[in-house]
Amino acid sequence: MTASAGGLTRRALLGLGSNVGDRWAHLRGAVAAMPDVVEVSAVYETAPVGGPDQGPYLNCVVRLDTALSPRALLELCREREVAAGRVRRVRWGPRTLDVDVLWIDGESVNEHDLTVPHPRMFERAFVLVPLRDVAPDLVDVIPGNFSGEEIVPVGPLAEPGGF
Ligand code: A4P
Ligand code: MG
Repeated sequence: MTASAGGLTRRALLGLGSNVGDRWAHLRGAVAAMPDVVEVSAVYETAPVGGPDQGPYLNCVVRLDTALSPRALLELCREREVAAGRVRRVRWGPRTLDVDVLWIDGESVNEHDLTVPHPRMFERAFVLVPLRDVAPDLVDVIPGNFSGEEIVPVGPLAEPGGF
């Protein structure tokens, strides 16, 4: 059963990143609180891309099979960021939790505060490598020239017995 009524259930992919505080706990807490989750990628430790000097990220991608609208999915992302105590100081700066709507099957959105597919997703190995785990059909190639990005698998998100 899905968490929303109305609309067709389709695949949605959310990208999560954390590089402040207990990074594992931020990712686990967010995924545990999400509706309609069907699959979670491995977790990767990744070198920061853009922004100020900052520590390495943990990144993963979550697949939902959901009837939630694009805007409801953005609200879900924001809710999870607030729950992780995120403070916005600088674009691309360090954060307890970033959750982005990457892709929704059959939908594209171009609004001032929501663009789907995510405009930078296909440029970034920290998105594409975990995305390939759960949606290989969307990832043809991982370009080899990612300006020194390092992407290291560090384990599954779930602990034995669940989140
Ligand atoms: N917004 C528009 N479209 C979307 C969407 N599809 N999903 C708007 C989520 N949000 C969307 O985001 C800024 C605004 O984007 C929001 O108000 C939302 O309405 P933000 O999360 O406040 O700020 P941000 O994340 O700093 O900016 P942005 O441009 O989303 O950053 P990116 O492109 O997501 O990059 N390096 C590593 N290794 N791992 C990372 O996870 N993340 C970033 C952030 C930079 N470097 C990184 C990582
Ligand atoms: Mg974001």
